[in-house]
Amino acid sequence: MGRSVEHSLIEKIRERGAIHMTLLDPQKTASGKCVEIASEAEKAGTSAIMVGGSTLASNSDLDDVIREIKKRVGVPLILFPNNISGVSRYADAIWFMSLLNSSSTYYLIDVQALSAPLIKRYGLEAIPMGYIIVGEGGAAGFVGQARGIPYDHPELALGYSLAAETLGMRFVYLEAGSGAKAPVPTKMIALVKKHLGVPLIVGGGIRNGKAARAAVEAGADIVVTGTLVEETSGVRESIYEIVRNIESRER
Ligand code: 1GP
Repeated sequence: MGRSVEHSLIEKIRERGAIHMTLLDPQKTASGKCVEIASEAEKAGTSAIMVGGSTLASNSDLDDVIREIKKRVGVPLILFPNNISGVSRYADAIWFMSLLNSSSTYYLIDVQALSAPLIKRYGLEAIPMGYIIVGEGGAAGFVGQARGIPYDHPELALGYSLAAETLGMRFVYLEAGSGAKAPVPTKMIALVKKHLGVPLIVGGGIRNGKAARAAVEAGADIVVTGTLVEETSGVRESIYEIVRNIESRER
């Protein structure tokens, strides 16, 4: 298992200051539309396509949509699994993630133990990531049985983030949940970034360039948006507005 996707992400962050990733949920968006969105997002400068969703259930549907996206898109396609069914051999890499503030051992380590042998067999590049839910966390918070970090307690997010890094995870994701009313607070991002030695991903509730820029100015290295492309008719313009706001920012 190489680390080529991971290295390309690190390199892009170094070059551009911060990068954007587009999240597609094949449960919410039809396959043809996913392909179209991925292609438009790539043209707008997104750095990777993430595929996943909290309620995704069919593995063969996932395989199909990933193969279709791969035919049209050159940026890395990274799985963002909610469960064993979120693994596909056709992706370029998988976020090998643990929901660190889940109250269930299933999302902490059991589902990883069930899927790791398959990931190894497929030769999928696994990128270890600590996943931390902030606030209610939407469907991810509910399904993952998370004890969400309160928005006004950034020091708790810092503790979990540093635990992830100390355990050897190479990315940390602060997740407000898809469609969150308010994104992860900038104070929380700033405190975590100040002490964290690995790249910081932030997502949930970011719908425009201004919010994306605020996250990056606070310290996010990667900004993820999902709902935005599900709702807009102009995917390329919407993603471009975000990309242009976050790249080459003074930090
Ligand atoms: C959810 O962080 C991602 O896992 C993206 O959230 O859908 O709110 O952009 P949005």
